Amino acid sequence: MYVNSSPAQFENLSFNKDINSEDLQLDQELMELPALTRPSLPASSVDNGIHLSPRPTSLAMQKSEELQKTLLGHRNERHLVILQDFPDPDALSCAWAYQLISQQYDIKCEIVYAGTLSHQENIALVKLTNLPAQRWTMQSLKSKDLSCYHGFVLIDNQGTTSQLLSAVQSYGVPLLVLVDHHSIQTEMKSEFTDIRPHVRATATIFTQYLQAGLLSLDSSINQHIKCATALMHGLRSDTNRLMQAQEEDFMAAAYLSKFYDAQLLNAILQANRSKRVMDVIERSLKNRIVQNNFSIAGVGYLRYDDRDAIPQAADFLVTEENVHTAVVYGIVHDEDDELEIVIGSLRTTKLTLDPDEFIKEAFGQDSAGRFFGGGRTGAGGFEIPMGFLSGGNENSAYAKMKWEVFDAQVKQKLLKLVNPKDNPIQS
Ligand SMILES: [Mn+2]
Repeated sequence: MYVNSSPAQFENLSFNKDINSEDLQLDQELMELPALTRPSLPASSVDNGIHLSPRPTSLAMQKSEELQKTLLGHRNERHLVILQDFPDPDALSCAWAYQLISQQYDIKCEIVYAGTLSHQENIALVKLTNLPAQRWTMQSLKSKDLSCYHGFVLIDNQGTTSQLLSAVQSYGVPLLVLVDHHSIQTEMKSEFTDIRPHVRATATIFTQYLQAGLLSLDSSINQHIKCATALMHGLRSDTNRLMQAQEEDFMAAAYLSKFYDAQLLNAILQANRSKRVMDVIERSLKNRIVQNNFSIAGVGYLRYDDRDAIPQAADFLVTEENVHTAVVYGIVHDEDDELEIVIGSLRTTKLTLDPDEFIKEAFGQDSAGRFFGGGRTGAGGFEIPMGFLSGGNENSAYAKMKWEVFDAQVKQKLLKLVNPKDNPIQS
């Protein structure tokens, strides 16, 4: 099936046993390349003649080189970097790294998202580092002329989690660069594609680009320190504080450790939860049902700004004894746009459970053939637009009924997989 069938090229890249011949070949390739694609080894790492700097894999080198070629072909252009509606640290930091890389080719990048920064750590990240991401609401989009962009870029997503995608495509703006570590969500034609589902964070991929020489980090440049700190935060948050990190992710973290500001990262991580987020976590605890080591909780309605309370509640529920997987969902409503979406998050510690496969199988596709969600190692999410049923919640009987229907349907779909014997079709 499509879910686990990452293209063969990705399966082949586990570390090659035959390191020597691979390295030799790589060195030869490097000789023929312009200086920029040589790995930039900081002076400190060659002090004793020992190369302490971890070297990117040959795939990473090849992709860096390809990306450089793409950027060279688009000098002096204007690009739009589109993040998921509720961007996370991995997405935000990588978009910033992309902006810094492409500046060297006189490419002007704007980093945009349609939703909101919801998680307290993300707000702190953006404020404390002055991370250059802008919110473009669907309403503000109406007054924008997108034809001034020569291309758009998707980072840490494949367009399925952004409301901006269709607007940008309707202006005929082409997809130039796609870098992600989620399993393939939809077929997207892009000039440059680097999708590596086995890598735990997109920040690992971008750090490898930096190591390959696409941008030499300089400790005397404040922006570089902050971007390295953001990447470290992205890498940590997508690997459960490095606990799910693998060799490549640790290598990337080791490289970033030479540039990042530990105090700044600490300040970001100290951001407190709001009372409303605490209340959602409380609701998830009260409402949870546990079956076959799955903990499932519907939390009712929540504001758009509190959307990231859902993954935080899932993070918490999965810590319960005898629970390996938690799913938390609720109806998120955006008062400005009269928009309602069922949003859910899955967290699992079960190695054999593929969140991407699980969510795609549980919720299926919409009428246009797009999946309602997907995932990566250990985590997944879904978004189901409520369309015609949105709004009208001033009628509390209607609001209550609507929640009960969605709650029951989400539970039925999940329990079919959690408890296969409850499935009438199979019995
Ligand atoms: Mn990510």
